[in-house]
Amino acid sequence: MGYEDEIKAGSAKHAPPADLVGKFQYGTAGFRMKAKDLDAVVYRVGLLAALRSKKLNGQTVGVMITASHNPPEDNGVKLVDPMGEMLESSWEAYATSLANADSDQQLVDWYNNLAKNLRINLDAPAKVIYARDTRASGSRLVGCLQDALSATGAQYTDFKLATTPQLHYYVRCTNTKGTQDEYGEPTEKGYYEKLGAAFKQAMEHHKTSGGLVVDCANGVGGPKLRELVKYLPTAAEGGIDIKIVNDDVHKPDTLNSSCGADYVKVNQRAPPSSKAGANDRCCSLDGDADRIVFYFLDEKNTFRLLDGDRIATLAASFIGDLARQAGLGDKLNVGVVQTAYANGAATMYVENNLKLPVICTPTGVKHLHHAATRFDVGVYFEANGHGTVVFSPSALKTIHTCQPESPAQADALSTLGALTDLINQTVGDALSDMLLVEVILAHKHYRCADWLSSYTDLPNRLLKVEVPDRNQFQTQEGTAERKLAQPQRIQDEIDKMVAKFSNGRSFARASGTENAVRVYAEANTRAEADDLAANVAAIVK
Ligand code: NG1
Ligand code: ZN
Repeated sequence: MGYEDEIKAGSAKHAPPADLVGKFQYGTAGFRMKAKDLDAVVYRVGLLAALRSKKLNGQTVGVMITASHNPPEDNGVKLVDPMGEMLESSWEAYATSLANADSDQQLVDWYNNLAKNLRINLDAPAKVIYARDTRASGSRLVGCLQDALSATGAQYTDFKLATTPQLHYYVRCTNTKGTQDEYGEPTEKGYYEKLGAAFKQAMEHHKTSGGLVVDCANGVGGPKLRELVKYLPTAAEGGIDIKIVNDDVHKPDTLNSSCGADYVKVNQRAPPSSKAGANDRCCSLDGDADRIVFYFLDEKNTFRLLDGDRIATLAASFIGDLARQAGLGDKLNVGVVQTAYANGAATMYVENNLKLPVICTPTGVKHLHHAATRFDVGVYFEANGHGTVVFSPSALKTIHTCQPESPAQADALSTLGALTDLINQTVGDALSDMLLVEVILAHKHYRCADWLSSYTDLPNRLLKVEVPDRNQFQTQEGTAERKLAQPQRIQDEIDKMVAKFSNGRSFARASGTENAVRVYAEANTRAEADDLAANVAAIVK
């Protein structure tokens, strides 16, 4: 059978639900929906992965099957480019068009058209690697993907269960192996070894204090953290005393249910199952372990959240200090990248106290990541805890070739060097970020309360509003999604509402991952923030 017949045969096996054709959309994090509706989409993403790899001369492309923090019955699929970054944005539209082909023949036609328009040699080799989170639908969807890869003659490797950032790491390692940019061993063991060695180096002469409770959202982060721990120094050796909770991956329904980073961030409370006492340091991962938020109960038993904004400010201040201590203060420009969901107090703290530049981008890590590469050291986090730090090639060179002039400079340089390995530079990684925070808290002799005291968050509320058609909500260019261009009437009403609140800020935008509009509001008091959010939600509805 020729490839066209192979593609058609596979497509016939994985037909899309007729009522959804025309509606599939490669969004903020690829395709996401009820898992039962996803077979055809995954099959077609497999075709595109093969095309992408062929276009890039056989470099390895990644496919991750996950729906992250969404409910267990959902699933999703996204592509990873060769350096471990998100799919190049012009290709998102190709993914959308393949997903919406309304017959097997049309799918082949569009596949051929893409090859022709993008000058792709269909005889070129293709290499694809993939992994999935713990969702029950994952293995079935992997089958759909494999059918596409076989039909296109792509070589493929199944990394089975992995966190999303592990897959990004595998992709980059595979493509850089044997080059001067070698990123690490493209194996699970290689990932743990790299983080373990970097953590040990960064913690030289330092000790963590108190334990850390890690809520794994009953997702893939649980078993992977258990493995990682084997590569870290024990608590007695100065490592972290880690207590893992919510790591049941055998009851699929428990995934992200009343636990995990999204639950904690959105509800601004600890998981109801939490047994943590006052000042216990806690953190929560999401279902695919690319997000993390920290929190604790203060002396008055009040819940205190340390979210992505807090991790960003902590990391930016620490790295800025280290650069100065290493004598590189004027050689490394450090900057912070946020989205419109960042707390206004965090933005002010970075600009006014840390005196570092801040860039605000649209939602979705691909935008933040891209903006962060404009700095020597770009710290980017979404408020929900998804983020990382990227070091430019010249920053890496500066750090690795600098000759220290004192023991203090040597220490700072060694820690900086360790951070470049500890931090997953491909994408936000909850496990790597967790270690980063622990290193910083140990160096600064900080408890969570000290970390929290650097600034006071403005009370805020994030709401989700179900709407018949989220696509009616279009944001204005250049406003980093803070204003709607359409429907204009709604934006006008939001503006009028916000003006009634002192220090009020609120915006609405269509989610890229769910059929809903998100409303964010900030104001002087908790009651006002809730009130403003509820009023804006009513306008949107
Ligand atoms: P959408 O659904 O587009 O708001 C959500 C998060 C993003 C990002 C993606 C991918 C918020 C407000 N939005 O996107 O930050 O993490 O999911 O997981 O948290
Ligand atoms: Zn996630």
